[in-house]
Amino acid sequence: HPVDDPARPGHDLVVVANRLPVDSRTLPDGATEWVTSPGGLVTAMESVMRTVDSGAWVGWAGTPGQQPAPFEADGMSLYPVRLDQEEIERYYEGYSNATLWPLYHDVIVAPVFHRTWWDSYVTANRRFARTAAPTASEGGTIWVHDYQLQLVPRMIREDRADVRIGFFNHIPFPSVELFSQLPKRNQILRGLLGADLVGFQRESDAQNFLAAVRKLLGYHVDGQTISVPGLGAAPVREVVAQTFPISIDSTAVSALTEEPELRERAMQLRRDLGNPQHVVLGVDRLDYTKGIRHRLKAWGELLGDGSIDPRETVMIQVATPSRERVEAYQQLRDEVELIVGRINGDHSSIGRAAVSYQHRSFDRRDMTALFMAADVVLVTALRDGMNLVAKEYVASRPDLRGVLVLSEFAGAADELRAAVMVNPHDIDELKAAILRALALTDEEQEEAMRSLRHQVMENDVQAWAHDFLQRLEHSGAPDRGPKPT
Ligand code: ADQ
Repeated sequence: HPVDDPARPGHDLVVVANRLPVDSRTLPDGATEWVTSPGGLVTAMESVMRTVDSGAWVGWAGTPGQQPAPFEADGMSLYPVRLDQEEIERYYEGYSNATLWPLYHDVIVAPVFHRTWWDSYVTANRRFARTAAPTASEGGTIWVHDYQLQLVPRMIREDRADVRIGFFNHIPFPSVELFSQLPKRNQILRGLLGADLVGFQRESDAQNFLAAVRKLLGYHVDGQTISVPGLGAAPVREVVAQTFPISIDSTAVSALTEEPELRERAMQLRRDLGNPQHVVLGVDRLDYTKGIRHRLKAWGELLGDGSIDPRETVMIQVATPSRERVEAYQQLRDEVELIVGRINGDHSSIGRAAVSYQHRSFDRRDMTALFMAADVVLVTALRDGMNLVAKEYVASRPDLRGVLVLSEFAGAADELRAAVMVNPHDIDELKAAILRALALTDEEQEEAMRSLRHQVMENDVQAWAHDFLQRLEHSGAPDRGPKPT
């Protein structure tokens, strides 16, 4: 416990996530080099970390079997957690990404369950909790992220009655009927309820969670507040479930688009495509939740029935390699690449593809140039916690041009009401939405984009993190009594 050690008073704010915000790389001489991987969460936390005296981040460093000593980076203390190869297979690829991920995304593919995966999930979660618990200062705050670590809040709580614990679920929370299928479902709920505040992307996620707690655990729920029987001798604890829609660093994205070099890059992209009238873009991790197959099906039919002329309208599909060792992802990649191959075989001319398919990562600048070059962006997720691509596109268009086609099954649909909304399961509706998007006049684009930008620029990721931590700060006063024994 840090307060027993006056030399190490602990951190005011500790973030716990599956990954550290840096990757370790082993140099030829055996030494370790750290490379920062600036994702959305890192950006959000940077601004919050600046407001506390001392911040820390607990997570896996990305290399199996290694546990480097804690170190400092970007004004934070980083505490690496070890994951062995077998744990990566069972805890991460298995229980997290082949059991929880498909179940939480409404069973788009069948969840697989193995008891050995669960055992490993428990062991790994315990290791994250044991690393995190002693790093927080007396009365400090610990913020746990995402579905890989749902047992961590309770595991920390058992050790530390004095800290505030927040949990944020980045992905959807399924309906109680689907959640009930999950073996060990009650352990998961009890794990989450170790937190004082459980945050979700959209209102329906919070409601689903509250319904599961009521139905499966029988706990009393009043509005957003759950009464949880205390651990040990402690009285009833109150846990709040609330919505905090995540966002992006809107100002930074928007500012990038003002750079002459990026404008030139965007124009060059269009020239490279042969200066088509319309550029339509999809950007996704190659994941079955993103509706890439539905989108390509609609696109292929639009080309096939002559509604779209491939000499005038080009589609770019960026598909970031993802979870390549999980079977459903290998299968999806094969299917997507088969469809793209067919479309291009039928509709490309020599030297000019009907669908430009990019299976790789782009840096932030290239990604922004793509958004600047796109007349229409297609977000057709079958289920998605939020979908940041939708918000990034909007932030990239201070010129008020461009059209966002947005699935009603993405969390972003609750906020981005001015998008062209679509049910991606309905291929005819999807085709009609694409044609409508392509036909919008400049004035119509401007009107919609102005409304979308208002939403995205006013609600950035810094505000998201700030709101969550504010709410956590005002949640039920932590029990400062002695640790339960
Ligand atoms: P993801 O499922 O990864 O996130 P998303 O929200 O779209 O989905 O974020 C993807 C990010 O990766 C975006 O910033 C995007 O620009 C970037 N990206 C995608 N392809 C890329 C490429 N080829 N090169 C470089 N960058 C690329 C999960 C949930 C979401 C939720 C977020 C945040 O599934 O629903 O919005 O967490 O909570």
